[in-house]
Amino acid sequence: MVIKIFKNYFKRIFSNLFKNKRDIRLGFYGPPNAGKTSLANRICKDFTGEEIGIVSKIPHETRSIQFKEKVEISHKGKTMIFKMIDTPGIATKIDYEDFLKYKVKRKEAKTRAKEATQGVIESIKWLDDMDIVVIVLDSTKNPYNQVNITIIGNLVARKIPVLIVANKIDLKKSDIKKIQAAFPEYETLGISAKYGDNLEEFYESIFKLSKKI
Ligand SMILES: Nc1nc2c(ncn2[C@@H]2O[C@H](COP(=O)(O)OP(=O)(O)O)[C@@H](O)[C@H]2O)c(=O)[nH]1
Ligand SMILES: [Mg+2]
Repeated sequence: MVIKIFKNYFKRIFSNLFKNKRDIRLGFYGPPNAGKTSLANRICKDFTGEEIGIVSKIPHETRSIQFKEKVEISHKGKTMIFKMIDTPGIATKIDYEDFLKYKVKRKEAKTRAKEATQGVIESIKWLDDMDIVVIVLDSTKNPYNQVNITIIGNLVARKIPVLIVANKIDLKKSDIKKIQAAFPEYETLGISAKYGDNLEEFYESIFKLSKKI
């Protein structure tokens, strides 16, 4: 018993000592098709030359968590090392029939729906392990929905630093103000993951949030 207490005590001191040396776990969360993988890919490509995963117009393309370790992001002469974590989109309803309109065969659609459901569970499970979370939202869509509110509520409860990204500002329908109005207590940054608009501001915000962890 005493040994165990001592062991835990040293373990804690040890891990605190190296806390700042550990890679910062940066998670990309949000509803399906918002552009999480596109954004994670762009960052990974810029700093490592490699991508993290596949981007698709079909929702739930990412159905399991994918990582890229040791991503050294440099911004204004400073460098920080991140572990990038791209997650499956969180949805309240996954219907296999929704995949059929993308010319996915019925059997494959059923498999996809099952995997996507599992992916949602996996995403939520991983929330606890994040140091910083980037919530990627499609700024052409209405931000007031159950999924966004649930994700943000979860993060607040866990006291994890959050950046809300309003993606797809290159599109005409994009409305950053609507997202800002929906979540006024958070910093919202408009970007285009597809064209790389506002990426410098994105890095600035991430570096700022890193100080809070
Ligand atoms: N116009 C536009 N399309 C985007 C942008 N980012 C992602 N997309 C598109 O949105 C779809 C979903 O992207 P993806 O990265 O797979 O989203 P995820 O499901 O959140 O990982 C794809 O067709 C992307 O090409 C953007 O900034 N602008
Ligand atoms: Mg994805």
